[in-house]
Amino acid sequence: MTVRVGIIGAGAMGADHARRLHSAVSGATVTAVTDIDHDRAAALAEQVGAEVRADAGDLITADAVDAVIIASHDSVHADQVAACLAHRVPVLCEKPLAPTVADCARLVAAEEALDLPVPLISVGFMRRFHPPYAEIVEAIDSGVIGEPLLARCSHRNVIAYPGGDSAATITNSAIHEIDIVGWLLGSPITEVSWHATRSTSLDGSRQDPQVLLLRTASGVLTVVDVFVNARYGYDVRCEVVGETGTVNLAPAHSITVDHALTSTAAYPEDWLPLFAEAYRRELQAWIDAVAAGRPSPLATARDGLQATRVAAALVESMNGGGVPVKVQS
Ligand code: ISE
Repeated sequence: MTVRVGIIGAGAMGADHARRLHSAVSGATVTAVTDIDHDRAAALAEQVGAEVRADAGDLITADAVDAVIIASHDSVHADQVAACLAHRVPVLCEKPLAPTVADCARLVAAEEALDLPVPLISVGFMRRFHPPYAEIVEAIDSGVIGEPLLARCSHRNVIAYPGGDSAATITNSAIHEIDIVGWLLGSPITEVSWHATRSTSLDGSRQDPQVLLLRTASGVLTVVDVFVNARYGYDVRCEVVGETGTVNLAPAHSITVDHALTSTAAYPEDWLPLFAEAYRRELQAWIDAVAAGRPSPLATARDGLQATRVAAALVESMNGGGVPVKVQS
């Protein structure tokens, strides 16, 4: 079976998914695209041989759509996922599932109320498909670094996603570390705190960088710095320190150039080149599961809810001047 995919949102992420499905994923075809910017939708639809649908509702109910990818603005994810549930359409929603706990909880409840043998919602936490993160898990499981004691992560963007504030840094960017830390350590995050440092003068819209402390049920503390206007390059770091060793993501540079007594390395400008293989694996796994009618191996609606609960606790800590906050369960 070829899965006919409709894509909501023709911005950077929706366009990337559409092109990848079109050229690098087997068993799928993009049949429909919609965007609030009609011209943008039309340009993408032409590239992948799809048709343009008037809006999200029209795309979700189209006959030529078996499954939907949501890559629209975070604020409209919840209503669009709810519409997919109402029409029993499998959906891959980009992270976050929704920026508020209430909306995520509403979606989890709606999906569970359907009581289907195969859940409909998958969430795009693509780092779970990034091979080096899987290798970190293998290294931890092999026992080579001993019991994990602490972890350190960095998340640096060249320039912030426009229109966001300090809370959006957490719900839109740090949400990746929130998901991956619990996944790597095999233990949920149960307590957090948020800390400011001196803020960059290059963005007056938010506190930047931010420092987040995440404690798992297993007692491991992770320090995350998230800096969304770091300017120098797109950079993601992660180290897990154990009793007898540490495991680190290697720098993401593809080459280094040594010349005139210096060594230089290139950074990507954004996350798309760094996580290209992760996106391909994630999409292929989702398509294979939809085609076979089995549960997808992607993050579930409950994983999406858990990540947003941690994000909400961080925002509460931020508003409370950095006090520790327990994550709601
Ligand atoms: C963006 O939405 C992503 O998902 C990127 O991975 C992240 O680095 C960026 O900060 C977000 O805005």
